[in-house]
Amino acid sequence: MSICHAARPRIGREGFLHLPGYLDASRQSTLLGQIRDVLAASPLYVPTMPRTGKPFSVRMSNCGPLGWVSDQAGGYRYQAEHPLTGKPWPSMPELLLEVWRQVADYPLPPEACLINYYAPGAKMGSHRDADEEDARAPVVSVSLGDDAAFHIGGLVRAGPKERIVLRSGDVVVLGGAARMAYHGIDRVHPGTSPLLAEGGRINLTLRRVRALGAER
Ligand code: MD6
Ligand code: FE
Repeated sequence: MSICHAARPRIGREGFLHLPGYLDASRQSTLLGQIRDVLAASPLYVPTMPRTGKPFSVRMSNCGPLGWVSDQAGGYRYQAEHPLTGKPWPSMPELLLEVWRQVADYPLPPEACLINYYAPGAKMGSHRDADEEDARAPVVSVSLGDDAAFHIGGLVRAGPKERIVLRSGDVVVLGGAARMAYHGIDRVHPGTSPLLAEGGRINLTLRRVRALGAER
């Protein structure tokens, strides 16, 4: 896979990179097939919020050595097993490891890939990815399926936001000063991509979890 040199960051926010069309249509279908295999072994489930138990509108699963999970009893955390099946998460598709090597500028591979599925109507409130010990590593995301309205702000939730559309094949990197920026998905636009037969959108976020030096 070659890096798309035409892609330039659209927003002058240090550490934030939007690479439109990073994966071409053929790579998107390959990756989707691999994610469907992951989901056959490690099904999407409905996570719930810490304390309130309110369900997320997205459904989740993971691949890689660790997965991000949330439920009322245990809160936000990383763990090596699917919370419902108790089985280890399937391994991460090589294509995702390759994307990470190309864009992350970090010496170690990602340990977790969170799979978020947005059915029509699902969204993701403004949040920071803050459950990782190692904040020097970026978070890298890959989008598949319908277009989504993404916002990114600063280090406080209430600050000004910039809005961009994430399309199928786009890669986003949150690193440097943007690593702890608030961001979220305001809506997914139905029928804007033919990739997912069932409609909706998949977002994959690749993270390094443990601090450098803490790995085996
Ligand atoms: C989404 N993305 O695109 C939500 N987080 O569905 C994220 O929450 C995200 O795109 C960290 C880094 C990149 C992201
Ligand atoms: Fe995030």
